[in-house]
Amino acid sequence: MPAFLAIKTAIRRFGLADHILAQRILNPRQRRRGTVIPRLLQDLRIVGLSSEGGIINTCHVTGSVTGRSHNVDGLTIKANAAGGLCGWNYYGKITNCQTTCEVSGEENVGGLCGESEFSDIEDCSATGAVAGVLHVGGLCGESYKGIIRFSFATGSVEGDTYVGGLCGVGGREISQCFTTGEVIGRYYVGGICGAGGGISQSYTTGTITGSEYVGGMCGLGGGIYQSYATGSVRGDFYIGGLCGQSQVNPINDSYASGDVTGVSRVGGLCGMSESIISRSYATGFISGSSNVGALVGLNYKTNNACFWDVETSGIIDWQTGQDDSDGMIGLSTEQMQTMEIFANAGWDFSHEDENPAVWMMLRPGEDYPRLEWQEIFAADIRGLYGVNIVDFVELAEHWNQSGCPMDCEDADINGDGGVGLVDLRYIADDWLLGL
Ligand SMILES: [Ca+2]
Ligand SMILES: [Ca+2]
Ligand SMILES: [Ca+2]
Repeated sequence: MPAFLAIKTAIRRFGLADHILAQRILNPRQRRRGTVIPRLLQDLRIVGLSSEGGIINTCHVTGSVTGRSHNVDGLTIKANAAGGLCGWNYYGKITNCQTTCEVSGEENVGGLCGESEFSDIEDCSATGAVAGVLHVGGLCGESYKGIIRFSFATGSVEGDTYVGGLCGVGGREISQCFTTGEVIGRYYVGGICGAGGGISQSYTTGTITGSEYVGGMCGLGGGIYQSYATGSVRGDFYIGGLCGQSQVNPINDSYASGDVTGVSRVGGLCGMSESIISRSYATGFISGSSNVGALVGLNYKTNNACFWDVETSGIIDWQTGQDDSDGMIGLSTEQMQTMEIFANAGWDFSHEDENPAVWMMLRPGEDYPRLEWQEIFAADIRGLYGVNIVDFVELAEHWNQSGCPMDCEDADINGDGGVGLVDLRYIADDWLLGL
C-alpha cells in the first residue's frame, strides 16, 4: 500500500492523533529501515500503526491502551483497531515482543495487536486483560490471513462477537500457542479464537462462556490438530469442548476435558460437526436439553476411533445423543486409561514406526492419553496430568522412606534413594503446572 493511502487509512482507523503517528512511522527514513520503534507507540499511548512490511523485533510494552472514538469538528471517528503494541499491523512481522497492557476498545482489540493482516506473529505474549465489542482477542483482535506461532495470552478477554483467548478471528495458522485466561462473549467465542482454524499443538485452560457458537478452542472453526482444551465451556446453542461448530477441515488427535453445558447442540468435542473427527476423546461432564452428545451434539460425518468416558461424561448411552457406533465409542474410565485400547484403534504411541509418536500414556490406570508434545513435569507422579494435591499425597505417603525405588512408588523424585525435602521442593516448584 502506498504511503499516502496508508496514512489516509490511518486517519480513518485511528483518528487525528494517530494520523501524526502514522506520518512519523511512515516517513521515508523509517520505511527504508522497515522498522517501527515501539517506544514511540508506548509514549503516545494510543492505538498505532506498523508500517507496511514493518518488522517489530524484541520489545516490551507496559501501561494501558484505550481505543477511544475521536471527535474532530463534530465528526466522530471510531477507533477500530487497538492493541497493546500496535493497532494495525499490515504485511508485517512481530517477533519476540511482550505486552503487559490492559487494552480496551471497540472493534479489533488485542493484547498485542488490534488487527494483524497478512502478518506473522512469533514468540510473542500478552498478559493483560482485553475488552472490546467486535473481534476481541487476548493477543490479537483479528489475524486476517496471518500466522501466529509460539505465542501465548494469559489475560481475561471480554467482548460480544468474535471473541477469543488468543484472537477474535484467526488466520491461516495458529501453532504451538496457548491461553489461560477466562473468555466471555456472546457469539463466536473460543479459548483460542472466536472463529478460525488451522490450530495445531496448542492448548487452552480458561473457562469459556458465551451464548451461541462457543468452544474450548474455537466458537466456529475446524482444522484442529494435536491440541487440547481443559476449561469448562458454557452457553446456549452450539456449545463444544473443542468447537461450537466445526466445519469442513478435520479434527485429529485432540481432546477436551472440561465440563460442557448448553441447551441444544451440545457436545464433549463439538456442538455440531461437519468435520471428520479422528483419534480424539472427551472426558468432561456434558449437560443440555436436545442434540446432546458425549462427543458431538449434532453430527454429520462418520468419525474414526474417537472415545469418551461414560463415567465422567454422564452419558452412558449414545442413543441419548447423536453419538453412534460410527467411530464414536463410550468406554469406562479404566478402559480410557488403558493404552492398548487406543493403540489397537490406530492411535500412534510409537517412536519405532518410522515417525514420532503423537500420543503418550504417562501412567496407565491413572491418567488418560496425553499428546506427546505436552511437557512432562518431574513432580507429576500420580493420577491425572499436572501437579496438584494428588501428587503431594503420593509424596506424603512415602515421606522419610529410604531404600527407594522399592516401596516408594514414584515419590523419590530426584532419585537419591529417599523421600524428603528435596522431593518436596520439586512438588513446590511444579505446583499447579499442567492444570
Ligand atoms: Ca509413530
Ligand atoms: Ca498428577
Ligand atoms: Ca529423593
